[in-house]
Amino acid sequence: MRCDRLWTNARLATLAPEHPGIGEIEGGVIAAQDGRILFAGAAAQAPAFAPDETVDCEGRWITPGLIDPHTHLVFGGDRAQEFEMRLAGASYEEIARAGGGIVSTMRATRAADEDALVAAALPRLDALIAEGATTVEIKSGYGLSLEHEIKCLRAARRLATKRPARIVTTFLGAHALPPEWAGDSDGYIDEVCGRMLPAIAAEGLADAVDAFCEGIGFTPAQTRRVFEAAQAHGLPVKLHAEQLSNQHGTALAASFRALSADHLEHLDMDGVAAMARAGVVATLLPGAFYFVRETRLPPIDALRDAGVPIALATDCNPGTSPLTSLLLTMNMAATLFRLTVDECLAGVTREAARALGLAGETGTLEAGKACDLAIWDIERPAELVYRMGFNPLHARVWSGK
Ligand code: DI6
Ligand code: FE
Repeated sequence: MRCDRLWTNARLATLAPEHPGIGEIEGGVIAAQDGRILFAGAAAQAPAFAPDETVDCEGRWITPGLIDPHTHLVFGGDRAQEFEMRLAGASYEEIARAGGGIVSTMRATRAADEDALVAAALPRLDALIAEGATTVEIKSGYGLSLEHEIKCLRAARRLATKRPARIVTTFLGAHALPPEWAGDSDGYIDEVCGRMLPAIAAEGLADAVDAFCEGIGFTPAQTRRVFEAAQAHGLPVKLHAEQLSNQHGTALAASFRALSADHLEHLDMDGVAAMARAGVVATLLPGAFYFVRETRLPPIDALRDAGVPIALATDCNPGTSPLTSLLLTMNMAATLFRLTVDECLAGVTREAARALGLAGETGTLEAGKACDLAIWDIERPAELVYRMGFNPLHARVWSGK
């Protein structure tokens, strides 16, 4: 059988759902044609391929290309100074209420043009790619006006023309209240739903819609209005939920069949049950947990027992998670949240794809999926989770290239 490329002599972690654990296969091969996987499995079971090109993996491990399903990669400026304030004792919420926080990044983001935002985001994207990421979700949410949210989403889309990666965009207009709407958060939500979302949907700039449901963000009632507007435009929703307090946003998200609910440190058992019933992915963000020195853990055992799929993401953002490493994210998920190695690997591949509604497209090594691979110089998959600050990526393949 003809194929474009054949990777031979590999050990595979297929992450295919029907395989136990991470789907380890010794003596594996992967065949690709037109950017898609034709076959992934044991050489002994493979058809006889006639490849244009053969790559001998010399026993290396191949996992699906990594997926970061929650980032705020496009923003202007940085918040190193706020970090210093926090080190001196100020809390994240105090800084936010004093006009710092998200609004300070909003100012820097509004001041930057689209080219500058692309240029600022590229090194962050490159850091993810250097560790084998092939799909990255990027949210708006630092423009906070029609003009600037559109600019951010266009910048995010443009990143996909600059690098061989799949970029998935999310409109997060309801991230924070911009100063010009001070005292009128309902008015701002009118603007998000009535003007921003329709214009963004018309330009095809967003694949999903998100909101920050929080004491310092938006109420569940306001979040519901954002979700209704998203639904009216045929866009799936997801939510920053129960990060700093329990607002019961997760149950609301579940009632809208959200792709994912993210953070979840303050999630209660009713929220867990609602997620399980609606098939909502729990996207955990251990980088943010670490960086804000949170001590309350997401209810991992309850999520696991209820069969809620668990994804992991960097939450790369300048305020609470200036993190651009999925390898370190896995290490933190294991160390801080006690996820197993298998759960960590599934969290940045199969379950991350599911959190983006891309389970049919990427996230596992299975025939028919995009040929997104990460090839590693490791002896066992646990090394990807165990080491800190070390990158054993040997090669990365996106869409067969
Ligand atoms: N939750 C977070 O952790 C980030 N956004 C959000 O809704 C923080 C964003 C920032 O501080 O800039
Ligand atoms: Fe976030």
